[in-house]
Amino acid sequence: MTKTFKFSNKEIVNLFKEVLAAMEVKKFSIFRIRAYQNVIITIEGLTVSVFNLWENNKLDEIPGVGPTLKSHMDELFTTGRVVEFDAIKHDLPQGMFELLGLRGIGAKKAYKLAAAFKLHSREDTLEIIKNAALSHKIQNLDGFGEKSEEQILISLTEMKKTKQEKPRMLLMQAEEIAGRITSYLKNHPEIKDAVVMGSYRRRAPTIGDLDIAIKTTDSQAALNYFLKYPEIEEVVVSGDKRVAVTLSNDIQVDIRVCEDDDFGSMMQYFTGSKNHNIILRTYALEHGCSLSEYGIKKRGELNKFTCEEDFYNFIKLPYIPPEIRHGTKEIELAQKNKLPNLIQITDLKGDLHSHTIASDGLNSFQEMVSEAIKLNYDYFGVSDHAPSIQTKGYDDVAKIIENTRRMIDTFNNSQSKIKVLFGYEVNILADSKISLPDELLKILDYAVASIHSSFNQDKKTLTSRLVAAARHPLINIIGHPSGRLINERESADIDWREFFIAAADNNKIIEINSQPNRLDLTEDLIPDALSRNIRLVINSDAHSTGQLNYIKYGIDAARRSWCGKEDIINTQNFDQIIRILQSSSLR
Ligand code: DGT
Ligand code: CA
Ligand code: CA
Ligand code: ZN
Repeated sequence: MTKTFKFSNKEIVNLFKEVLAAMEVKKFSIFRIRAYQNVIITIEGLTVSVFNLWENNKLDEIPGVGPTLKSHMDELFTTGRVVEFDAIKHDLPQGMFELLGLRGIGAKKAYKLAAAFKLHSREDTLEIIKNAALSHKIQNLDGFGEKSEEQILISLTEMKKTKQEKPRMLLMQAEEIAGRITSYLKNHPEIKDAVVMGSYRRRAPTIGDLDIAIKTTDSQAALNYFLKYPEIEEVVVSGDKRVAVTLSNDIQVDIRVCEDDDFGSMMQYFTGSKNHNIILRTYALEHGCSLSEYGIKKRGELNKFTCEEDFYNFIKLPYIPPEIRHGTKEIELAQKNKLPNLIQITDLKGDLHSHTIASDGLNSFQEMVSEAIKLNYDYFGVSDHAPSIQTKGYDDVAKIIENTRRMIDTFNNSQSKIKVLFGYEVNILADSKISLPDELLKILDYAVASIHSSFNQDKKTLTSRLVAAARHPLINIIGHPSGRLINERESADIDWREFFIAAADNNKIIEINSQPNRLDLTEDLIPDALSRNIRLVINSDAHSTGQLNYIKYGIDAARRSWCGKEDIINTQNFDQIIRILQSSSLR
């Protein structure tokens, strides 16, 4: 076989980002730049390895791959480089490419810094920039200031941190990868079931590795079959009852096999969390029982369990839902029979945050509403980003809002399947003002206020923005309050206590945004908000019909933070929701 150069998706993306930056500095045509941007977005979203697809002659399966990109990948994987890319990059100071990973540093700034400090070698670039920032040599450069100098130092620390951490996959990505593996496994006649355990079953927002339990009477056949799974890159552990592998997308998969009669014990053990299992084991020991993945030993005798519920019942506990197996208070509560009745997706009667083609959504009003009807919702809030007065002018914006109001009223009068609520997602601006004036806000049924800019302000300023929105008489819901984007942007530095007090005092509703990379209000803060009697809404923030289903991730987050049906307002019927919206503003 000829030698190949295996680049991971991440390495390929970085390569494209560098070429893109070089193209931007050199002012290539917007069409070429767009094409490269699209390639980056596509590859970043893939859960299969580009190299693997290429090896199997399946690059065509990636949407939008043309002949040019294909020939670049051929060259990259056979020679380890792309001559055209090197040519585009070669006459620029190479240190600029090292700076691209820094938050807030785009192509132009990276180039300016690299030119000013003569950053010709990539190795010492970060050190030179750090020293330059510490000795305040950056703030005097054209286009930089004291603030950006400070930001560079913060970003340098962040970068060091993220380089040390292996990124965890989003739950949604894990579902895609796990779905492929389990449907492969279930094709085998000797495999009766294959269930994903670990953090995946506990529905954590991010997943480190996949843990799969296989139910079979023929362990050897099942494991041999798994080892033929085409995405496997390397076998890390291989034993009688377990294997661990890494896939070509760098994801680790742990497999355990067991028979029917101890599948329940295995599920309990393999679901974790580790802390839950530790506390459960201590509790069981106090009752003369010793737990393992094989069952429960009592007075020297091993009791096996086909189902998990019997396992818990044997040690005199009710079934504990995986989402709350945190290893905190769940076992104590279970002992007292005081586990909450967690919210379920079927409890939801509507969704109050969605986008259409009127702003940045992909589907029309009609398409979004039809999908909401299919989900059996009683009501559906369409909350596009409000049209901007700055770009469109006041009169046009007022006209758009009046027309939309009329359109939605007409729609509601024309059918009885669903009630559409007219909302907007308005911006909480850097100076705490709301992006739409009061008299226009009044035309809506409700308004969601969110921060979409200036996340790097100091804690006091950021907090005062959320507090201002909480006090605003025409705002009902505060959207994705922390602003975090998992693996991309940390939660904003907010004084949560202060914000929650303002929200509680003003009857505001706080959103649990279900976008898989947001899940915001973050689950660690949900119990605190609830203890202050703040009402929460689980919203999809869907930007397409398919994304309306993302609401299940919001349900997961709510269950993980102990929410019952009564804690979430959109489990209420239409009349009640109207009353709640009314009580949250002076509309
Ligand atoms: P992850 O993969 O980082 O998202 O988190 P988990 O919870 O899936 O952790 P993982 O994959 O290391 O282990 C899966 C489950 O297996 C874990 O939740 C409980 C069980 N487990 C693993 N190691 C131990 C251990 O040392 N003791 C006990 N009691 N259980 C363990
Ligand atoms: Ca795991
Ligand atoms: Ca594992
Ligand atoms: Zn938003």
